[in-house]
This record gives sequence, C-alpha cells and structure tokens, in this order.
Amino acid sequence: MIRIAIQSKGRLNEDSCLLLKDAGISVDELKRKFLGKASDFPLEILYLRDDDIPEVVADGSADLGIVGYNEVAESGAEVTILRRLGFGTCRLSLAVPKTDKYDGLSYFNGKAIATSYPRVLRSFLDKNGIDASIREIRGSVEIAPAAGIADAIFDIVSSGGTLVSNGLKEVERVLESEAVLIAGPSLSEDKKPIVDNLLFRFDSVSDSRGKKYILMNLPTSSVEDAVKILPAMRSPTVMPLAMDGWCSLHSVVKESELWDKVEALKKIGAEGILVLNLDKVIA
Ligand code: PRT
Ligand code: ZN
Repeated sequence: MIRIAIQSKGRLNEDSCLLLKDAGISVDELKRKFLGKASDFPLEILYLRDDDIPEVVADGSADLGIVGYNEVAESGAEVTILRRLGFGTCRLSLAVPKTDKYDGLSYFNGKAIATSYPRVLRSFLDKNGIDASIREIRGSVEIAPAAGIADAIFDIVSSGGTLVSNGLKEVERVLESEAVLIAGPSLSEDKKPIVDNLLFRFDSVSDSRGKKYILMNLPTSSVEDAVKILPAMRSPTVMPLAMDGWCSLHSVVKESELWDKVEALKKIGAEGILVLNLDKVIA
C-alpha cells in the first residue's frame, strides 16, 4: 500500500482526482473526508491543504503528492519531482502599479513587496542584488499597493486578469509553475513496484491527452505523402480496401495540429475522415 497526498479542495483538486480516475483508480466519493482508499489499487489518498503537501511527503507521512511547483519551491522541502503533470499552469511574477515607469529590476531597490511566497522572492532578490523589503501576507495580495501596504506585489498570475482589475502590470516572470508529482527522499523496496505501476498508468494517461485517433480512406498512390503528414508512434497503419487502388489509413494526431493535418490530407485525396477520442496510449 502507498499513500498519495492531494489537495482537498481548490484549483488542483478536480484535475488530481481526474488523473487518478483516468489511471483506472476508483475512490469512494462518499468517504472522501481526510483519508480515502482506492477500491482497485493499493493506494490511500490523503486530502490536505496544498501548503501542507510538500512537508508531508518529505517526512514520509505520504509517499507521493500532487501539488503546484510554486508550493514545492516555497516550502524548501526535500522532495523529488517525478513528473510534471500539465495542469494548474501559472507563474510567480512581480507586478507594479500600471502607472509607474518600470525600467528594470533596480526599480525594486528600497521598495516594499507584498507576497505569500517570501522564500522564493527572497532568493530571487538576493540573486539579483536587489535590496527590497518583503511584506508577507496571506491572500488578497493584489490589493496591497492600492491599500498602501506595499509598493509592488509578487504573486501567482494565470490569465493576468486579476492584475489588470487591480490596476497592476506584470513586469517580471520569476517562476513558471504547474502541478507536479512529488516523492519523498526514501521509499521502501516493497513500495517501489506500486509506485512504478502508478507512474506507468499516469504516463499512459498523459500520452493520450491532447491527442486524437484519425482514420480515412486514401488512394494507395498517396500513402507515401500521408506518412510524411502523419508520422504517428512508429508509422500509420495502412489496410487495403475492397475497392482497388484505395486503402484505409489509421494514425494518432495532436489535437492542436488536427485541422492543419486534415487540410493537408484532403489535398492528397483523403476521404471519409473520422476523428475519434483516444482513451489510453500504452507505450
Ligand atoms: O486551501 P488550499 O490552501 O489548499 O488552497 P489555496 O487557496 O492555497 O490554493 P488554490 O486552490 O487557489 O491554488 C492551488 C494551486 O493552483 C496554486 O498553488 C497554483 O499552483 C495553482 N494555480 C494555477 C493558481 C492559479 N492558477 C491562479 N490563478 N493558484 C492561484 N491563482 C490565483 C492568483 O493568485 C490570482 O489571484 O487566482 C487569481 C486569478 O489569476 P488570474 O491571473 O487568472 O487573474
Ligand atoms: Zn494553500
């Protein structure tokens, strides 16, 4: 049995639960209080505030954790990043009142900066030789300049909408973040195969995300061109059709490239193109 810590509620909870579900792990929703147990995998799920996850993994109370990289960096906890998970993307940035002239980092000398991430900020300022004071506040950091509590802020930015609506502008992107899967410094031998199995499942899920299965009828003479358009995992599958001179071609494409590929395939004579959802990609 291994134990994974995930956020109990908040921005990462839903995607963390979805990752477990897509990996074929069922958790009894009704029992989702503090400690849950999967019915079909040797896994316990510990639901915590995100701030507590790095420490709990570092001290071995949980074997794995899913948390924002920003929290890992701020905690300084001794953990290893096993995977970047591709959700919860955001960044930690410095922002100043939009009417201020900003001409580089020296702007911050002698200024007060409000943040909930003092450790990451201190290390960034020290590295760049900037002498600014840090006002640690929890929550609503973006109102600090208007409230006269600080000159600037250092906070999480995603779309940037919160900064704009508070009369601020982003001037330095300091740390790029996304949800990460973390592990503690020591994992007992009996747990390693379970963790490896879970990683294999997570990798299959992430390989299938953002991809589509595509199949079409194609003149056999166009197969060579189609292979150039659709490289696939090894190469596309080609099957003869009952009608002479035609074949059926199957492949996998990135969703972001789908429409460009479809255009190119139509030009070389592809017909009856079907695009299907992909459930898992097993390497
Ligand atoms: O209760 P608990 O302590 O567990 O949760 P929390 O309130 O501390 O964190 P939560 O749920 O808000 O965020 C969890 C994690 O999601 C963060 O640690 C980040 O890794 C990640 N994440 C991704 C974000 C955002 N995007 C985000 N936009 N966390 C916070 N925000 C905030 C940001 O601070 C800003 O004030 O959302 C606001 C809107 O952002 P814009 O730029 O889109 O306007
Ligand atoms: Zn938190």
